[in-house]
Amino acid sequence: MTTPSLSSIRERVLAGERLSLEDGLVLYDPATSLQEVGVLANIVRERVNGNKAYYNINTHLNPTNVCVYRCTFCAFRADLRSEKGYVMSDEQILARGQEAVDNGCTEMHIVGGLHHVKDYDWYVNVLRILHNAYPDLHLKGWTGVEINWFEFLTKKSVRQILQELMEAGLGSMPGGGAEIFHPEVRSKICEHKADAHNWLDIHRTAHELGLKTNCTMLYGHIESAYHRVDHLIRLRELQDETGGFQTFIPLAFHPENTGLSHIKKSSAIMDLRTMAVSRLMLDNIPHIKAYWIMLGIGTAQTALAYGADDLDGTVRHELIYHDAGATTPELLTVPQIQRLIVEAGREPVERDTLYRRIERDAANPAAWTVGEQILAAV
Ligand code: V47
Repeated sequence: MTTPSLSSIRERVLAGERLSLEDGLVLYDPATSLQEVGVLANIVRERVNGNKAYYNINTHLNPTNVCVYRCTFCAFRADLRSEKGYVMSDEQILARGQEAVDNGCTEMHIVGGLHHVKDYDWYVNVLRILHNAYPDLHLKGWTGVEINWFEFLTKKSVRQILQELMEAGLGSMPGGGAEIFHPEVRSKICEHKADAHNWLDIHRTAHELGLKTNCTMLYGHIESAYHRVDHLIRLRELQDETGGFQTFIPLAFHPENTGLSHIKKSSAIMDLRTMAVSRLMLDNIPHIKAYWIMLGIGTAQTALAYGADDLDGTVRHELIYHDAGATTPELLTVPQIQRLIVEAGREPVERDTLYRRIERDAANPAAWTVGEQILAAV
């Protein structure tokens, strides 16, 4: 197979045609101008989402950091008996719900460790108590890795587990735990946890049940461009089947306090290229998120011209990246996030987790109502 030229890739992007693995490798080649890749990604970004850039008002909850797994890239986890380990009480969890509601959050993003001793009901209870107390707060919770752990704990089917979690209040699933699907990499960075087949199958079942999910890729560690493009294509294939992914989030590896601390943090060039390649390869996923906590504010803002259309949220209580050395602030205010978007020449739109427009009353900004569904042209 001959290597495709950038001009042939450009023609196919302009014609709305699908790109191949070989195309993805050309786009990732440092010899291919980042600016040109960015221009192409921006064309697709504007075709799909116009000039809008989305954000939400959200908070994170990590009910425990105690985890049976020892993924080499993770700085957040703790051993069962380590001083760093914690488990939140129901009262602490509910206080976080109250704080979220008082601050006008529409979403709580819930993930954590796979605790050695806590049973499945404990995880279901986290959702149930929050949902009963704060029914309007959308609970985006538990990654495919946690669902796989619940399968192991309960011997129930994925379908049954997801149905039970939905009954308890689960509104959607975040995209974590995907890392890099290819076994050459996965076996080295997280050998015990859900493999590519398990992760994808759990998201397939979620989509069949009507649950929207996100998807991610952890890059900038031991993987090659081939592994990254292979990962994107596997996500694209599942999306062809189900259409259930809302947003893709490329996650740059942060090395501090991890088992891979000898690796240098990825550069802004790599971050922008990955954003752009993701937009170009994932022609069927509506949104590409520049997660400012992980990218840094400057790169996230710039990414709005390199394929991204979403900055995630105002965020509070983020631990996974801050434990791994992220120097971004703990939260952004709404005026700050809106200013970043306006400065980038985009129109800020507040959305909820399911990409419906959020309307707020200026006199009482903690109160909100749900407006129309946002449609992306994929
Ligand atoms: O699965 C863990 C990654 C993920 C590190 O769905 C690390 O809207 C870099 O998935 N350096 C969790 N990355 C975060 C996540 C996420 C974030 C924001 C929005 C959404 C969404 C999902 O973070 C993990 C792993 O891939 N991660 N440790 C680290 N040291």
